[in-house]
Amino acid sequence: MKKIGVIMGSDSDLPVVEKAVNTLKEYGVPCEVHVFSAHRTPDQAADFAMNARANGFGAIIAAAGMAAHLAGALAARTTLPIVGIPVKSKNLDGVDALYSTVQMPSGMPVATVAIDGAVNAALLCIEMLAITDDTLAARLDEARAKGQAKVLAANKAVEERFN
Ligand code: RP5
Repeated sequence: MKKIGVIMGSDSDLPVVEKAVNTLKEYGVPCEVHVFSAHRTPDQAADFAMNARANGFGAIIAAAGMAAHLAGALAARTTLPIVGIPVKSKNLDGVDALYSTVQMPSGMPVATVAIDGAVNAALLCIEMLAITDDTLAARLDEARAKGQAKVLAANKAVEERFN
C-alpha cells in the first residue's frame, strides 16, 4: 500500500495533526509524519515533496497555520495529491490559513479541508487509496453505515420527543 505523508509547519500544529494520524492508523494506512516549514525549512520541505513519489507515497497531507504556504509549496514540487489542513491560530481564527491554503493558482491544486479538519484530510487520502483497494473501500462503507445509524437513532429520539 502507498504511504501517506503527513507534514506540519510547526510542532505546535501537532494537536490537530494527530487526529489525521490516528485516523490513518485506524484504517491501517501507513504514514510518515514530519515537521517541515515552507518558511523556516524550505529546502527540507521541497526535498521531501520532490522525492515523495519515488519514496512510495500516494498523497500528502500538509497542515499549517497563519500564512499557511506549506501545502502550496509542496504542491509546487510534486504531482502527488496534496490535502491541505488550515490550522486555527489565535488572532484570525484560522481564516488566514484557510485563505492561504485554498486560494491556489490554476494548475497547482491543493484539496483544502475545513479549518482544523484533520480527520477529513485523512479520510480523503484513504478514499484516494481505496480507488484501487477494495478492502479499504469496504471499511469506508462500514464507517459510513455506522455514521448513518447514529444519525437515524438521533432523529428517532428527537421525533419521539417533539412530534
Ligand atoms: C505556521 O505558523 C505553522 O504551521 C503554525 O501553525 C504557525 C505558528 O508556528 P509556531 O510559531 O507555533 O512554530 O508556519
